[in-house]
Amino acid sequence: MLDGKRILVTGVANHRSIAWVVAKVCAEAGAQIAITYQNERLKSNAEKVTKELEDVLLLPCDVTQESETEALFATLQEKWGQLDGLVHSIAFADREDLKGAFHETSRAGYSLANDISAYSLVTLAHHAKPLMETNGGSIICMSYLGGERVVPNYNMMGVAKSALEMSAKYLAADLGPDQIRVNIVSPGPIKTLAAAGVAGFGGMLDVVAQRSPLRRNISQEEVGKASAFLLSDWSTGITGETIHVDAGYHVMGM
Ligand code: 1JT
Repeated sequence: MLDGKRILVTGVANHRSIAWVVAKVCAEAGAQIAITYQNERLKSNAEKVTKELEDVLLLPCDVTQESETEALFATLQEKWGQLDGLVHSIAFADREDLKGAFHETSRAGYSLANDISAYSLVTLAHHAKPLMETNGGSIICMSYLGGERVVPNYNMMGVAKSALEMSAKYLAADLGPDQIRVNIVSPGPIKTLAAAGVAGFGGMLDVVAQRSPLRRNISQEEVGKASAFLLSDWSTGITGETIHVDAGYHVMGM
């Protein structure tokens, strides 16, 4: 499905990361993978997680530093000369901005979550464009229902995911003439490092299992397979789209 494709994956923190499973599914489907890590402290983690992949490129990139994004794409230009896929799977908000009253969100917390979780897609897409425009390409990002509708406690991340989703759609319109597609994957709740420590997360999994059309939760692998589809030539007619990998939960009104 992805034979010969060169795909850059951001957001691998550990073996449970959605980004890691997307990378693994893409590698199994024939893609060559590059993975970014945020800083030296997380480098060994990335090495450990990705050691089962042969021929993986491991590159540093803290998306809040423009110079690092520039260096990342300079390296990809040199090593690959071309890029077919980009996976954005990065988010951050302060813990206190993921609970309680949204109106208490600080200016700094609002700005930080939007910078890391939403603006990073814009700058990554901007730098990926020159590497994608000869052959076209596919960019995907990870969102959550809380970016479309109010989900209690998702708070600041919901606003940042909303900015991320709309950024993806404006990018889809911008980059479409170069046959670069931009789509959104919106998974249901999954136990990852991001979810760890979120009070009441287990309860969210139970609600989805009880009320979603498929009456169950979803796995990282299912997100990986939907992502591989969007990164592949099986989806060349699709851009600006949101695919919910959520056991159908988003269709329910009550
Ligand atoms: C971040 C965190 C992004 C947790 C995230 C996230 N996207 C989904 N989750 C899990 C989650 C969290 C809450 C929630 C629903 C899902 C942690 C900090 C980094 C960014 O509330 C309904 C709070």
